[in-house]
Amino acid sequence: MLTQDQKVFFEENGYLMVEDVLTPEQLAKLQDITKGLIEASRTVTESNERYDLDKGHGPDNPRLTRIKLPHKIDPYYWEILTRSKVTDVLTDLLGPDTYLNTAKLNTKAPGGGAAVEWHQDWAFYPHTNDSLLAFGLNLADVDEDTGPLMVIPGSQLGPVLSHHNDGVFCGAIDPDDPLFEMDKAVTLTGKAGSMTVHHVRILHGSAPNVSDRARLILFYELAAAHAWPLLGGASYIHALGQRGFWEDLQSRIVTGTPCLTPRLADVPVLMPLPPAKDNTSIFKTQMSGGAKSAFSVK
Ligand SMILES: O=C(O)CCC(=O)C(=O)O
Repeated sequence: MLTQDQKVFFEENGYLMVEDVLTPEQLAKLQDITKGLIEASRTVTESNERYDLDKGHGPDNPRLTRIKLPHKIDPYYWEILTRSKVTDVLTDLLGPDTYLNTAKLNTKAPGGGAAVEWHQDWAFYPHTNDSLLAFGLNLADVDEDTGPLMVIPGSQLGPVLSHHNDGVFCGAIDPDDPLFEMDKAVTLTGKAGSMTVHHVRILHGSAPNVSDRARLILFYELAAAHAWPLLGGASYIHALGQRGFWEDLQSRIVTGTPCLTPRLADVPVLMPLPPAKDNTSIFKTQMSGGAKSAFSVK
């Protein structure tokens, strides 16, 4: 699916935009399912294991920051990951054996939908090597006003910046960190049906949604099978016991087979500890950890 030029671009820059990765039928079906889930959130009054609610959410105005683990709610989200052009992009970039760490649908509600402060996914979940990436499938057109993803090209080859505030992991860098070069940011806008790819170590973030449209991006966070988690989100596996862990891992294999010989690379690691008071999502981690905002009006 990807050309050699696209693969080299990803290696050098740490991100990629892939156009028309979904057929019109696939896109329409994903949009329909997603709309149904947002509608169903009207009766929800508190964030729970399925929905992360945004300020102002209510029965007349469903406002979500996120639908959590959508592939566990509707199998079509899993089908798209495992049997579509998305799958081809995955194996082009990570090789034949891959697994899913997590998935989420960041819904950024119209008129203010929350910013995601600048961070590196790697800071949340270091692994034995950094063959990990995230896909962002645009389920609606993403333009400058909807709070598109922004990345700092090449930063995946640099250091892991501190994501701590007052000694707590706050899930965001300090925008005044001298190593943060905001002026190099690239904005990833794209049509519905296109997809962003970002490397696990690239610095990225996104501004609030100031448009009157929802920004719907379906994120899949993926790893090569030889990259094993040290800590962070995926380390819930350590609580499962060996049998539970094995079953869980197999349920998350996207392509190929599990790999029992992790590749150990010389990668910079800073453990995401101690956790913020509420670490149930990136939004909650950044808020309760007191992350400084790069997007607040000064
Ligand atoms: O929704 C976004 O703009 C970015 C999401 C993200 O980086 C994350 O959830 O880790």
